[in-house]
Amino acid sequence: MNNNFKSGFIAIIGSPNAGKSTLLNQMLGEKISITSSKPQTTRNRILGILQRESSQLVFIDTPGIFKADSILNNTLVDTAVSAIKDVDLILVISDVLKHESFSEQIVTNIILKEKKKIFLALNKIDLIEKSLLLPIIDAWSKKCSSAELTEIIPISAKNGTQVEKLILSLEKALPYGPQLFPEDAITDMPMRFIASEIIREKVFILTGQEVPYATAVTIDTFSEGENLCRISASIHVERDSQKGIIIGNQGKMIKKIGETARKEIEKMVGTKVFLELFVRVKKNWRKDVRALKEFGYFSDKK
Ligand SMILES: Nc1nc2c(ncn2[C@@H]2O[C@H](COP(=O)(O)OP(=O)(O)OP(=O)(O)O)[C@@H](O)[C@H]2O)c(=O)[nH]1
Ligand SMILES: [Mg+2]
Repeated sequence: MNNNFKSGFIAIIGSPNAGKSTLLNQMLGEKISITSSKPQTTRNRILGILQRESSQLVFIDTPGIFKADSILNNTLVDTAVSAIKDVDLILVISDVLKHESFSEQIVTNIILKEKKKIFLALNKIDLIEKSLLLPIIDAWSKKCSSAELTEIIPISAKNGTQVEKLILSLEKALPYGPQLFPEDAITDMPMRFIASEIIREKVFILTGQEVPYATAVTIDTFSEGENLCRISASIHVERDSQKGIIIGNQGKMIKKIGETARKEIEKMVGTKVFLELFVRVKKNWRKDVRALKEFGYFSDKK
């Protein structure tokens, strides 16, 4: 056994849309967490494993933290906040353009109370003039002067700028410990869950307004054959009008969702995929604890 091996869990937290999932995918070099330009895309803890020569970094991507106003949203924020309890390090992601927003204040309050080592990645630096960055770093250091803030690292999750530097800093701060997952594992999430997320991502990207937020996806059957993987999935929405939007004029929207999702799932499973989609109305599911549990958004283990 290598006594110098380091391992541990790192929670990725931050406001909605800060780029947490984009960063996770960038660090892993593979897409396992869905992303979109709309806030509140991630709804579960997403575990991603980065294997290095003498370390294993286990990241937990989480839903964005904000002032929640509904049962579903409260559950999302709870999921994120409770993820912090089980980890060795906390990686906070903040969008440089939104550092003064209300959600950032909520995130700051968490940082100030936390006793674990915190790293702050200021994301989306590709969108800002270099000269504007320094005052933002200063403002963060002042705000967090009493916190366990170890380092502030400006990055671009999308372009990969300074992401390696961030990984090296996290690696250095991890405790010595054994390999936690098999060397070739990238996640512990089952493929059927990732498939449901890929479908949900396409709904997030292709539809607008309330529809993505009123959508949940479940997998009804997932059977992998040697040359073909057969999947049937349900897209649940809250109202008939939303069902109409998902299906689209002459079925065009559901076809687009199915096609784009299928191509991506094929890459993941490595065979052709036959994907069948059903659209179902589950009235007000976001307010229904039983439905939230059925869709995987409500956990009793807190
Ligand atoms: N320009 C730019 N855009 C970025 C960068 N990182 C992420 N984005 C974009 O920001 C948007 C949100 O990214 P996500 O990774 O989904 O954000 P998130 O923090 O996981 O969001 P939630 O899951 O909703 O909390 C997407 O449109 C990304 O492409 C970056 O470094 N530069
Ligand atoms: Mg996300």
